[in-house]
Amino acid sequence: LTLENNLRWALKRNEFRLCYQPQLDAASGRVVGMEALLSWHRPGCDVVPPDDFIPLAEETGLIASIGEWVLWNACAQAVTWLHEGLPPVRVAVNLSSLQFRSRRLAELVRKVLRATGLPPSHLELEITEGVFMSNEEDAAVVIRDLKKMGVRFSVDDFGTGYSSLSRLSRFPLDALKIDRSFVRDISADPAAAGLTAAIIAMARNLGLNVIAEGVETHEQFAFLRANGCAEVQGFLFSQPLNPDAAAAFLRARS
Ligand code: G
Ligand code: G
Ligand code: MN
Ligand code: NA
Repeated sequence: LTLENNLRWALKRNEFRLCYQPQLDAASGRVVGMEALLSWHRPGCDVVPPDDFIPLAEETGLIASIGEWVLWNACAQAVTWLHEGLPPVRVAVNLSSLQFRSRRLAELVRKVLRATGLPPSHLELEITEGVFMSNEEDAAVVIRDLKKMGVRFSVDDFGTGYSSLSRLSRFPLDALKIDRSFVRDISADPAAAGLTAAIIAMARNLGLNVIAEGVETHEQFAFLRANGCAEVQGFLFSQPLNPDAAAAFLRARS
């Protein structure tokens, strides 16, 4: 109950922060995107990672207003970087499937893009397979509305859920993010390596951009590159960075 009450107040008290993890083009090493990652900075406490409060935010419905805050912040940040003359990159925002269930999401995104001036093609919304499992009809409507606006979509944590690529191919998606559990096991587990290579090949045949997440070693990176993975993200390249550090990274690596 205390946690819930504190979470209720966290927005008003301005206790949320976004860090940004670079996504790089595997061939050139250039930054092509920044994934916004949320954390909660409670005074006098350790930083609370999203896994420790997003589920509660979802149960309590607070995810709607928190998600709205994330969207405004990430888009405003991307515009600030553009105005500072930094090279244009996508900003990737994680959406909870709950947020996604509201048909108002398209209106919200339109409002945020208009108010911040961020070109729609610079926004990538990361959704999980859960979005397709429940409420497929509503999801399809919202995705199509947003696609018409020019917003991009990627499927996060791909491979951990139960949806097939054939099912995903019915939606107008742009990218697929290979879950870091596959990437982690590439070197030790031939099955994980085989699956990763197969996912990359199928995704490419469907015209999807492939991003590998959780890349930590040169060996993983080499395997991914050799198998045609276009983009990479992970501790090998960078931790999630505060906005100033992210801007510096962008300046240096683009
Ligand atoms: O940063 P970390 O590894 O702790 O992230 C854990 C999970 O939290 C990831 O699955 C990530 O997608 C999710 N997450 C991070 N930021 C956000 C956010 O702004 N909104 C939502 N809904 N999930 C987020
Ligand atoms: O599910 P999602 O991809 O949104 O989760 C992003 C989370 O993954 C972030 O919390 C981030 O800190 C974490 N992360 C990013 N890169 C790495 C990595 O190379 N290794 C591990 N273990 N976690 C990572
Ligand atoms: Mn993500
Ligand atoms: Na993920």
